[in-house]
Amino acid sequence: GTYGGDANGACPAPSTMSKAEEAKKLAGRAAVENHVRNNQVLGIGSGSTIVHAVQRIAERVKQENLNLVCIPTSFQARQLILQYGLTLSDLDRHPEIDLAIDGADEVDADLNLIKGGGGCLTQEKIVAGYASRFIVIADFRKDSKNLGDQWHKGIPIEVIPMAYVPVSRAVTQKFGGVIELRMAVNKAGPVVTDNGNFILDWKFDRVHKWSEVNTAIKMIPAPVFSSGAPSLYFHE
Ligand code: ABF
Repeated sequence: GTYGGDANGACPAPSTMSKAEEAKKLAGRAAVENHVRNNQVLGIGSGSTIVHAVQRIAERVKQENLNLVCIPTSFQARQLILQYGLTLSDLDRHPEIDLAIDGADEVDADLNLIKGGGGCLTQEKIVAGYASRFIVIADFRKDSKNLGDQWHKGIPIEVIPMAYVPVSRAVTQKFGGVIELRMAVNKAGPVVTDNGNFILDWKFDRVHKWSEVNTAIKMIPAPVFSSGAPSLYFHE
């Protein structure tokens, strides 16, 4: 992932960073240890935690001669799969995924999630949606009492570029808060996703009933997504 650090995007102190990195590594490797089996089709998430999982997958493929196929959730994931010499595929050839593994931005006690801080939310949700099992790897920093508590960047919404203004208005008129168009680090223009869309970061001033928010966002014409607000996940 290209982000991390505190809510303002500043780098954390080195000790926090190494503790966090260690936790990511433990979580990523444990997920692979406990859930990856031979002959699986795997969904490979995005971000920095998934890197540790992919490293462990590559080790196990070599050591145990596993036959695995990997479906990426982003350009970053695709590069990771190639870099580690894993077998790259897609939903055309493998429309059914056995196990998807991905990171998250926030996880509440009921295992509901906010994802998408890294901007790969739509493909992540598509891949997770076609997986029989979905394993989320999250370290202690992702623990959230109320969704929105931890992730001060808000809830990401991927939107078709021509509609970012009316979508922003529709969300804030219904639920309050403010929406920012996510800008590139050099501020030269908006972040453009792997799908050619923009990202809106919705910051809200109160805790909502997220299942209602999810349904409402789905009904607004133009957020990219026909099957749910891509950054919100509900545990069933
Ligand atoms: C993706 O990467 C996300 O949906 C989430 O936004 C992010 C987590 O990144 P990291 O592992 O770097 O915290 O999985």
